[in-house]
Amino acid sequence: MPLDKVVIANRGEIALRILRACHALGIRTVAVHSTVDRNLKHVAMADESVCIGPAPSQKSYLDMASIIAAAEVTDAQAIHPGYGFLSENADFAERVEQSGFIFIGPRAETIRLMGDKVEAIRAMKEAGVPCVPGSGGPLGDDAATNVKIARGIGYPVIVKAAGGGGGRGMRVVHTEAALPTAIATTKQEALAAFSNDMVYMEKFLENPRHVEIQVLADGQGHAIHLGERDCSMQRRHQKVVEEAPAPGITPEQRAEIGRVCTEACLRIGYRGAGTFEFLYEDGRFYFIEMNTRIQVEHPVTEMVTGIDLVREQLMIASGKPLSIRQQDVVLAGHAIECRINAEDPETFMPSPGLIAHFHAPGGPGVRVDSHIYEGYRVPANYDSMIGKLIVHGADRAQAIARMRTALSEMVVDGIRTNIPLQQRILADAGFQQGGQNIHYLEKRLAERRDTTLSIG
Ligand code: MV4
Repeated sequence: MPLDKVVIANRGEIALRILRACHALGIRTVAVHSTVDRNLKHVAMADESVCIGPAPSQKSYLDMASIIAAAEVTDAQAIHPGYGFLSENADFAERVEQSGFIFIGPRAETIRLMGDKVEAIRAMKEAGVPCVPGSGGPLGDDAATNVKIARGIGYPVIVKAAGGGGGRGMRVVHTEAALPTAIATTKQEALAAFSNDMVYMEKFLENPRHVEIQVLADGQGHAIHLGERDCSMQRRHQKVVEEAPAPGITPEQRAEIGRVCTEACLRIGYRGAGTFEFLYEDGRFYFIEMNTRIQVEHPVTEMVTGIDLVREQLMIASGKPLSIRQQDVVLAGHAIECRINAEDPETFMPSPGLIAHFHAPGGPGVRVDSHIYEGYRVPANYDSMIGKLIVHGADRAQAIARMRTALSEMVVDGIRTNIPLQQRILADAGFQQGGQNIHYLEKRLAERRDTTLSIG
């Protein structure tokens, strides 16, 4: 293992997850943290730690120079960015490598390609990945041409920012009359948010599911897929529950879309862990974006494949060819992840503060990925996710039963959490049926709000 020391450029549960994978491989760890994060669990467990700045992310977890300096002073070889923060920042990956360190992720050029959604779709279409019918490139300034493009696609269409992604900078257009204003407004918003006013157009799929394919590639001619995850249970583009496999996807469909994704990885020289995001409607997959990082929901894939994805990231970064062949990837059973957030279960307002009491659930097939402990104070400065509860069962029904037991066992006192919301979701007949689309949760929450108002 040519890696002997890794800087963990993140916080919370994923920093702990990365630390565990490093220590299992005999790799030493450096935790970098902000002032308010000095009591994080992984900071205590790391071989070394470096305070990189004050609480605001801009001055700590997003400060490229401080993180690279931490790698320099501790004589580390590599930097793992986790998710969020600098994980998909091509300039950071480039600076890390130019400073003589390994960026644990794809080449900077690949991150840059996938950050430009127009170029990402172009590259994937060329590599044989099925995409949403669309403009096939950026929209120009000629209104008549744009109207023709939309007519060709058929209404409703969606106008998206090339620099967007993850639900930022998009607008649905139902009529020709509304098109020019929609394009102009999306361009203005895109310029303000991403310093890039490039927009493109797609057919708007009304009721899709969000199904994503996990891949691993070594950048040395080997790529595999690890099946799919269904992430349709979401609110305001924040995933709430994820599962693997996706209900109703056949082994033949999985093998086919997986083969397409691995071939695309080889075509573009992809390196590391990656996720192809698809909309899935009427039995067909439509590529929308590629994520070049480890994802929050990676554990459900780990549970059904038995493959440690962060270990594989470290092995790939150390220059080892992939040791897992496609025929070694066998899916077993069903896994579900519930994100546990420090937030009000009714209003979704963040609820930071002191954790007075914590009981983690346990038992067969139960996994808790969390950094919290009794006496830990959840800061108000970062994302409200305080952990993930993951269960594995022989089938979906057993996974649901195990999750319901685990949620009822879990105690997080002192702050409000979304555990009651997760309990309602797991008890919901529509969720239990499986295969709901991306609008399901918000619709159910809206119905509940209406009911509450009418009953008083
Ligand atoms: C779409 C779409 C319908 N049709 N594209 C939102 C997040 C970003 N990754 C892409 N998104 C969407 N793109 C077409 N052509 C609907 C969404 C969408 C969505 C997608 C995945 C998960 C949740 C979503 C919630 C609302 C809209």
